[in-house]
Amino acid sequence: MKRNILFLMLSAITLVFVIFDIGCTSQSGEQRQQRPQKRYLFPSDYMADPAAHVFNGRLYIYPSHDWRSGITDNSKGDAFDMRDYHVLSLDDVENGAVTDHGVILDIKDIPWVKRQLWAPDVAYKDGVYYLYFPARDKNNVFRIGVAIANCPEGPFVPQPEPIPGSYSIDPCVFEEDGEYYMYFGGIGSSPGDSSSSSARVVKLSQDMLHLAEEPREVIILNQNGRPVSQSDNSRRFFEASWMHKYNGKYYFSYSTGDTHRLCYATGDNPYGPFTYQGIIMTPVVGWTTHHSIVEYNGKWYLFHHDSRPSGGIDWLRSLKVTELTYNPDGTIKNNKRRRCVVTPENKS
Ligand code: FUB
Repeated sequence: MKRNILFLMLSAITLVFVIFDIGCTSQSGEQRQQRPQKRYLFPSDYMADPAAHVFNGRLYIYPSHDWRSGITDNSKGDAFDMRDYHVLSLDDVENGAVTDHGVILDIKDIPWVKRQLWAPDVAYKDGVYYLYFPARDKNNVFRIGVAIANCPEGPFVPQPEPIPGSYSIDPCVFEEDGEYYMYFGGIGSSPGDSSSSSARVVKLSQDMLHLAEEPREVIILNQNGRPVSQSDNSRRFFEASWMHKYNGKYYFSYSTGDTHRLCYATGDNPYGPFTYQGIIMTPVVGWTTHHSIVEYNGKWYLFHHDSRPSGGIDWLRSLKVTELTYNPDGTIKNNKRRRCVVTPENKS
């Protein structure tokens, strides 16, 4: 009986933390008010890497779908062993109900894929929706594939082979004036490479199924005009490319990897170079951080994930959203988070 009461009390405390997203360290009511409102979008399942887009006036989110595969952590990311994609949609980001449209693509239907359906993105062109996704092929090499649908809810039909010449992870497709640019990179940023290096950008062909040119390096410069080096791990690109445009400027944002920041750099055209500007979000609970930025109904939003609801398990992540605001000079206001200490006991 005593054990039941203790269990109920602990469950109630956990619920309060999850619902109100209370920080790990105490803070005054005033400090809490200054923080932007955050919302867990889909508490009933683990999803991550949200790519948000507005199609037909509605907001769609294409996330990775985390699950307990039984593979535990290692330095190669094998625990991130995702097997399908869902799409979620909503029409009121701050309070609206989130609809899960179910599975839109399953690993068993993709002939070239061996494992690990990682962070996807979707683009629209001439009545067709294209889902771009990274996965390991039968030789264990990350490639980028495409699947096609005639509505944003899918289902998406995969091409039988990955995009010829594609490599690495985390595609993000940005459209401007009828041209589509794919940003990507992270593990395998060069063909055959197992470490992370700079991001890449490449224009897609008119049929959206091929690379129209050789991928170029995305160069991030410091304020002195010199490239940010890969050893500068608090500012360098690691993974999770995203591109958006605001007031005529191109904002390239990304994760710094082992320093767990979302940072951004701005430029004058989609190819860059981009000049480092600062941090969008400080570390969240969980190793990875991955996001998208989109304008909807006159407000800008940052979609991202953290591992707080799973108790800090890196590969069981939950989707979140918060408003993103700019300073008058176009710089992004930092969404400050404190990194929770995750003890070995609450990691499984
Ligand atoms: O979800 C698997 C991988 O973790 C993504 O591709 C990375 O960006 C990181 O979020």
